[in-house]
Amino acid sequence: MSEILFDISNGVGRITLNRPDVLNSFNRDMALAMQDALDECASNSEVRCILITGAGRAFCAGQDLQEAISTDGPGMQNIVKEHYNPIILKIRGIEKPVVAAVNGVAAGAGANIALAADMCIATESASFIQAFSKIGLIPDSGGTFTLPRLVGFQRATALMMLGDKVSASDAANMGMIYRAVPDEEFSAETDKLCNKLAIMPTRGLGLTKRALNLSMNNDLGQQLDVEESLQTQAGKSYDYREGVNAFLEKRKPEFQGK
Ligand code: T3D
Repeated sequence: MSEILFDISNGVGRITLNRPDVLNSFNRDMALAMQDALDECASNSEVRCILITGAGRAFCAGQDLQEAISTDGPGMQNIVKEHYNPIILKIRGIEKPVVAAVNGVAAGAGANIALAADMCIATESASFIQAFSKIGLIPDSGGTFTLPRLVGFQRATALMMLGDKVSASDAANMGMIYRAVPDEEFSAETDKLCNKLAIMPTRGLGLTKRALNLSMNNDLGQQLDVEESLQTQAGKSYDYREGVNAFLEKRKPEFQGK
């Protein structure tokens, strides 16, 4: 069975982590296959929204700890350098919306991959665990960058040092994720969100993502310059003309993502 399932439907590229017997924990094959799927999503113009989810009862339990301690495994440094770092850089670098649909527990690198997405929607029974401290590791997969920016420095420190399990509802309340939805509505709400994003002006959304990425390290003056430059680019897009024309003609816009 393939470690990653991938399909494209209605403009949504769906990446499913598929090692349910070990709660979709990452081994090398799964990490490299996910990178390939993200590359396909980046280059294929059919894909206008990317959905990352998990098979079975979990989203992802982080690194496969059997592989991590195996003497003929990839080794700690390569795991971080060759598996997780490229995944996070690809998720943040793809100029299309990335949605993490957290269908169950998200632990360790699994939690931080979900938090790297542009929007994280979770089922109410899901949970998030910065599990690293429990086994003597530090948070990786961008967690030390992302989590303090989402929930504040103190709370991020506590979550990372204590490794407490956070329910999806608490995660939504503290701004860690976008939404927690009742389990019975999760699938429909996820589809609704992704299908909506997939017919929006993809180029504009991609430039919005670039501006948000750059805002992490810019001061106000630099960020205003970024907005000026990216707005000029957005203003030259097909979808901007279509959006304005549709408004003036009192009809629904038909965006093409360019
Ligand atoms: O080299 C490096 O390691 C650097 C990279 C680090 C990145 C990281 O992600 S470090 C953090 C690694 N992840 C963890 O420490 C989490 C480990 N898992 C858990 O704490 C628990 O499984 C959960 C809290 C996520 C879920 O608990 P529960 O009770 O719902 O499920 P379970 O019974 O623990 O797990 C079900 C099965 O999945 C079980 O196998 P079995 O007994 O049915 O044969 C369990 O061993 C397996 N499993 C769960 N997580 C992992 C795993 N197998 C390998 N690696 C895992 N991470």
